[in-house]
Amino acid sequence: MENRKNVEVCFTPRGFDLYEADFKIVVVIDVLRATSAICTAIENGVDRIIPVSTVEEARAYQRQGYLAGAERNGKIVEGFQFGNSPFSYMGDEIKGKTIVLTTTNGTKTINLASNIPTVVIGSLCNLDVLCDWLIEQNENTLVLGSGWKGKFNLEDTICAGAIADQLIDSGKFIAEEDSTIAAKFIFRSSRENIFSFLKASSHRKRLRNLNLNEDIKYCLTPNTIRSIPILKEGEIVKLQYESVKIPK
Ligand code: 3SL
Repeated sequence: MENRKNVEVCFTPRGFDLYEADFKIVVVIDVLRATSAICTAIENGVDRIIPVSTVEEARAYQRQGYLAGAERNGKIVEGFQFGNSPFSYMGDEIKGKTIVLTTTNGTKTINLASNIPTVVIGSLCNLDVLCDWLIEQNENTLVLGSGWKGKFNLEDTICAGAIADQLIDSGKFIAEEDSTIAAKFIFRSSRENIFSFLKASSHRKRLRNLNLNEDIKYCLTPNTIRSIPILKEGEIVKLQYESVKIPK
């Protein structure tokens, strides 16, 4: 098929400058847990999320009266209402609110990508709706993992591989980079049981040591959410889209 678009995977924000020029859409992934928490918040009626890169910026917003979440190394930063647990973003008290959020990797990655025309937020939680929407857009698409402090991680790679797999399967996309092929293989090896595949992974261990097993299970369960969060002028809001199921 002619005129097929590219879908590629960039494992960590450190590689982003090698890819960014060629893509109209970037999907930012931080499966454990930032982008899963953001998808959950938007699904549960949060009006907007302002992603900031530093705790100081989040504190400055807090002083102006904003609700604010801050996470570093998996823990809530002292003095903040929320951390990064998706379960904090499900209650009535957050409906219609604006929340400022800073996390160790995820919010920095979102801000890094902010010069790209379209930045959407992906996770396993909104996997299929996001893929259907991306196929419909038919643009060169980069899936950008947040990694951990610049290093590769498995859970973002699995999710990125799952997205690449669906887009390539549609017949409208091709992948040329080895990173994308590797992500697809890792996804295919893990898909029967992502939770156990990740047993030895660094961030699953880190979160388990903080007693966050329920968060891990939630974040690794595909297709619980129908919202697609999108970055608009520095704020993450719910994308309004027609729910079209793309024939596969
Ligand atoms: O790195 C991040 O942005 C976070 O998702 C890390 S954590 O899962 O909250 O530890």
